[in-house]
Amino acid sequence: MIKKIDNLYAQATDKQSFSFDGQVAQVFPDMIQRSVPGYNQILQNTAKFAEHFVTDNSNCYDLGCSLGASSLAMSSGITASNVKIIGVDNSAAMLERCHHHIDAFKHSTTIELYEGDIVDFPIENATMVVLNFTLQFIAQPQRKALLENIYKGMKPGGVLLLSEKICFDSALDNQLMIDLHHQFKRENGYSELEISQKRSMLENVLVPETLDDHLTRLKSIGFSRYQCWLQQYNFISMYAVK
Ligand code: GEK
Repeated sequence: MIKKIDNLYAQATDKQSFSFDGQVAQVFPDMIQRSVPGYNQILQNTAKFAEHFVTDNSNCYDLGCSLGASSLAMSSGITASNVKIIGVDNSAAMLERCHHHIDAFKHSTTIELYEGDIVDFPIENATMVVLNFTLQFIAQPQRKALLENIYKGMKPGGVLLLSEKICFDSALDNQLMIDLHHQFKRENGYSELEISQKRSMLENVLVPETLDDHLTRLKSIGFSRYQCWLQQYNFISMYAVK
């Protein structure tokens, strides 16, 4: 599959805010790899979490699946039998490409895709749920109910893998991490214009919380164990076990 280069914001644009439309779907693999530190490492480890936690006769969920990278990563790690992976996204453009993407790569687990809102998607019999950089796009007041719905649909011993962009209480730390992230993007070929246009378009669309906000909420929902297992600047991945 040919990977298209993301140059969507290389020229001045009057687009006000970011959305997961057809143009974004077309360049998405390049965009996320050049924009999110740790993305590849998270996918590699998603397979390892799947191997460890997914048991026979259960379901796995990839919520906000985009082109299905996390579904394919889960599939490559699953050793249990009779497992189904369910991918959900509310962008029709993403899902259309996701179908082609999933078909183009070898996978031994059944992957079903649904167009829908993850806020009220039914979760059942789950041993693994992945929210890979998706919760950050959900309106803040809805985040707890979404995580509670996931928790309710998980089997005891199942794992939630939650990756997010975060912010920091200290303004100095916050600025340092933003600067380091922008340096990462520059090193990956993005120009100052691309970085600043993307930043203002994501304002109010991607709303980050602190690590403490995340861990406190996971605890209050009832998860028995939770840890941040990876951090690169202001990008983290956590696991939470029911
Ligand atoms: C990966 N997980 O490559 N319901 C369903 N989908 C949604 C919703 C919603 N309410 N809000 C946003 N999305 C992927 C990467 S991208 C992350 C996830 C990023 C979808 C949205 O359409 C997009 O496809 C995805 O969540 C977020 O492992 O672009 O930074």
